[in-house]
Amino acid sequence: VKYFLVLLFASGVFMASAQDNNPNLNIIPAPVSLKKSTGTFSLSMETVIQTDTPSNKSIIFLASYLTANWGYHKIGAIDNSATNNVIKLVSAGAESLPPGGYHLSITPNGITIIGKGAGLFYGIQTLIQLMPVEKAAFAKLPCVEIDDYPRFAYRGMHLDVSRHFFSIAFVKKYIDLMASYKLNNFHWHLTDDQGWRIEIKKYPRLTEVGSKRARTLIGNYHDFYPQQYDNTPYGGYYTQDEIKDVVKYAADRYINVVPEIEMPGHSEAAVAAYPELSCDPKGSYKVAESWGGFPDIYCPNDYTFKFMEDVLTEVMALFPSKLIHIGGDEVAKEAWRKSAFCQKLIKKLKLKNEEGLQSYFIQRIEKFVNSKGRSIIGWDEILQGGLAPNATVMSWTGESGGIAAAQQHHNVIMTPGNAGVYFDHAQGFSYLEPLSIGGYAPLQKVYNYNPVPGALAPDEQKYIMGVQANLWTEYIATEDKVEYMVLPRMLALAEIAWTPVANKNYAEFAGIRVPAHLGKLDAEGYNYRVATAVGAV
Ligand code: TNX
Repeated sequence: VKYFLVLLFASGVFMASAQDNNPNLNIIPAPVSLKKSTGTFSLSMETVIQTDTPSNKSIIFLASYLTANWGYHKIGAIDNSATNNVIKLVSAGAESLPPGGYHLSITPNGITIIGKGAGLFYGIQTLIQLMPVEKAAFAKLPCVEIDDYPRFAYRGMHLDVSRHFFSIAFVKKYIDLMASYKLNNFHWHLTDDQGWRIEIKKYPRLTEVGSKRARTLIGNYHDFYPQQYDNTPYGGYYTQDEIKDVVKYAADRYINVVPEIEMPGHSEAAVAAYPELSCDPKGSYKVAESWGGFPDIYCPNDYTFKFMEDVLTEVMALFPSKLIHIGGDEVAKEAWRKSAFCQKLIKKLKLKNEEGLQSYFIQRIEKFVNSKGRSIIGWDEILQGGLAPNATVMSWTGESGGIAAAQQHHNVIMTPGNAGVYFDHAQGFSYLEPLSIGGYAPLQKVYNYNPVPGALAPDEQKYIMGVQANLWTEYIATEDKVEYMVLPRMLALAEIAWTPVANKNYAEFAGIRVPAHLGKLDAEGYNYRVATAVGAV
């Protein structure tokens, strides 16, 4: 059925009408410039890699890929006398390319990629995409000249592992997917009301208590399905060794891992582990078992700030990321309103209200993070009560937070919940789709999103560092369903993050390239959504 639907999709309404029936050679994201020429290059087991940077991780990546698919591949030095059947990977000369840029040339005699660092890696990803899914002994690659570089420096994909927990093996599979589509920031949402998922040595109860809850059978809190509990213990967390392993795995693929430690809200799991973190330490707390917002937030007291500094110190030792995500969204401020301590603090610090207190909280954390040479990033509610001086804003409640932050000359990552980049929303008519959170984000809507708002003046637009899609997992309990929700939409995300607007073409993307990639994704064992005939979205 899958294959039938793919065919239906490929041959149907989306067929591009251009004379060139495959102008981008199935490359996703579409490159900046691609010129086809005649002839093919035959890849075989005898094809040799020649390079001026032999121990480079990109070269090892390509060599292992070729070895796995076509048998052993030799790596040697550049040898200008041996010009036949070679793949030359050259860093010399790459200085003049834009960041992340590469040049790829395929002729009947050989392949050359010029690129440095991430650029060389992206050239290799493009080359791999040009290789056929069928691993025949003599794969034929089309002759072509490609010049390419990314539109945005930050190309992000998020994964919520609090609402549901996913294994290290699966996280790596997710990272593999990001790497092949040239995404470069993995936003790992590690803590929330429903589970604390990162081992912190100084506070063992965070995982002993905070990583466990009674299992929620999936229901829909703003729909007619009730949430149900069967009281089976549910949980999981990553040890620091596992985290180090993931960070290295990602770095080998030029992916930075942005850890998120939520504060001062979305903190029920931490408060359940250490009630001293709340404004009412005598209260009884438990890890949240249902979806939605929770009232028991961190109290801006000495215990909390010491805790936060200790936690962030361990986090920064594990994650080399310049950006450290401190959350900041949906802070229910009732507990602060009721707390005599908070009300006194508001007066003492001459703050206006609880929003001012939230800003004070975030700014104090920012000072600490900055003192370690890192920067904070937070959801757009960190604008409330005044932005911390060096904060990057992740705009999710629409674009307005991002616009306001850019106008204040703060860096911005766009991920507006209403623009298609919330991959927890349905990809088609919700009654035909597996249960998801409210919202409609079909492939075309994702594809058409432009992260640079027209409302910004040209000198403000440069603060838009990039774009991200988010996957919240309240209704996503299995790895299969994670893949279903992100595929094929992650391919559209890649194109909005990388490809110049002028090169985008939805009919060609959805009608030609996506179907070709679904075949590759099948071969690699990914589950994805196929457009249904009914409704054809
Ligand atoms: C809002 S997006 C949240 C998440 C939920 C999501 C569901 C954001 C910063 N906060 O905690 O999972 O809605 O779509």
